[in-house]
Parts: sequence; structure tokens; C-alpha cells
Amino acid sequence: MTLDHIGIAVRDIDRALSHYESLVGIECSGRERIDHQGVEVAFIDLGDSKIEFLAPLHEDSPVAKFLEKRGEGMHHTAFLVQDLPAEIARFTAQGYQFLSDEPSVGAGGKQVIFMHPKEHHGVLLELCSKVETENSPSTHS
Ligand code: CMX
Repeated sequence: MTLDHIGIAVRDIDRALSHYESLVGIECSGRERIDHQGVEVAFIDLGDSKIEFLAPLHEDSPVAKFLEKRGEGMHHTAFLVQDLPAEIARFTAQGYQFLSDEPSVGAGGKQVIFMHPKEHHGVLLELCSKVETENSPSTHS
């Protein structure tokens, strides 16, 4: 398990990017809408891990609710795992609950699933894994 990214909830993704791009001297590496999560996301790639900026697409988005209640800031931490079903089974066997029955497709086409912050010292946890294709390299980075 490695740190894939930390997610920061922001109101204005362009303003946040402009601030962080000049802060770390690295440009945004990708930007996309994830309609079923109600968010637009943008990444700054820091090598082995990334910062993800999330802005709500509409007021029903979980990120809109987060911003309203808590303001801008750390929204979640995402761990990259090799075998997502095995990790889900491992956490479930330890008594942890996931926020959905199944993973869904997140940024970059990864499989993602979340666990409630109340079970993890106030941090919304995401597990994510790359989807293997026939042409994928055998290493998992
Ligand atoms: N981090 C830490 N605490 C959080 C939180 C977060 N991201 N979101 C909510 N909370 C806190 C609330 O402040 C509240 O605290 P208090 O009880 O002390 O007031 C508590 O958790 C409320 O829990 P809840 O009633 O279940 O709250 P919500 O209805 O706001 O739902 C959550 C929270 C995590 C279940 C919901 O946001 C969710 O299902 N998230 C997963 C999906 C998601 O976040 N998608 C967007 C990102 C997608 C992506 O990155 O691809």
C-alpha cells in the first residue's frame, strides 16, 4: 500500500491550481470531471504521490456539503493498493465498513472506494487501484 494522493476540497479549482502551481513549481498534470461523484478534479504530480484538488459540480455533490460545513481544506487521503478486492475483504474482516457496496470508477480510470472518516481518526480514506489491461506492465507503481 502506498500513498496515491491527498485530496483538497476547494471552491475554485483555477485559483487553487494557480496558487499551488506557483508554490511547488509544478504544473497541473491532468484535469477531469467525475460526474457520478459530482466533482471536477485536477492533479499536481509530486512523483510517487499527488495532490488532488476537488471542486463541486453542483450543490448535491459531497464536496459541496463538505465546503459548506467545514470550508476548504483536506478532504481525503487515498492509498493505492495492488489487489483492491483483497484489501476490501481484509478491512471488512477487521470490522471496517465501506461507503458503497462496490468500488466505482474514479479519476484516471482507477477503481476507488471510500471509508467513513469517523472510523479513521477524522480522515476520509480512499482505496484505489489501477485497472490492469492486457498491455499493462506487470509492475504496479
Ligand atoms: N473528512 C473528514 N470529516 C468529514 C468529511 C471528510 N471528507 N466529510 C464529512 N465529515 C464529517 C462531518 O464534518 C461530520 O462531522 P460531525 O459529526 O463532527 O459534524 C461527519 O463527518 C458527518 O458524517 P455524515 O453525516 O456521514 O456526513 P456527510 O453526509 O457529509 O457524508 C461522507 C460524509 C464522507 C459519508 C460523504 O462525503 C461520502 O460518502 N464521501 C465519499 C465520496 C466522496 O467524498 N466523493 C467525492 C470525492 C471523489 C473523488 O475524489 O473521486
